[in-house]
Amino acid sequence: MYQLNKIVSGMMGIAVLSVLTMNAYAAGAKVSASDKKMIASAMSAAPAKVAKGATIVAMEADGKMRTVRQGTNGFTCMPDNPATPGPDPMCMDKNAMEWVYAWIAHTNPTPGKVGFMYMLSGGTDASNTDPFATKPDAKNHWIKTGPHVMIVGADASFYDTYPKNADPDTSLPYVMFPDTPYQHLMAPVK
Ligand SMILES: [Cu+2]
Repeated sequence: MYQLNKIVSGMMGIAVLSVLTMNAYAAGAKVSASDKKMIASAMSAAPAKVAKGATIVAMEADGKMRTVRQGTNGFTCMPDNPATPGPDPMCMDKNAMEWVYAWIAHTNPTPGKVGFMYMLSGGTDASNTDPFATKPDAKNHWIKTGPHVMIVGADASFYDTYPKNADPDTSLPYVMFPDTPYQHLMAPVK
């Protein structure tokens, strides 16, 4: 998954940088250097054609999403979260985006709204069991996952058929945040 609870502090520096860069480039009305970097990072999460048509969003310091680039194909991509040790950009369909918003807001995702996400640059998470962990503790370490896709919002019976370990083998499909409202399938693709 993606450390969204950490992103607020992590993105603060980038948000400040964006404002500075935007002022500097205001005259030319060009895409700022930091936005270009975020777009490239976000697009690396999905196959090229999906990424090309996707909307790119970035989380601002206040937790609100800013649309960096409007897309056309129903997918939304987010850049790497600089607060985690590894790259973890992601691209998701509409249902998965709603699921992510529910997670950010600590509300329950709508049952049965199955969503799909790409994380082809891999991901890093502080815990496989706590959806709101911001850093590893004695029981949990950073979970690093290679290129993978994710299925969110499926019925519990779907996740019951996959491993639910605190320390999963990330080379095989496994459940992240098992038996919580935010459980989802992590399926490696390489
Ligand atoms: Cu993931």
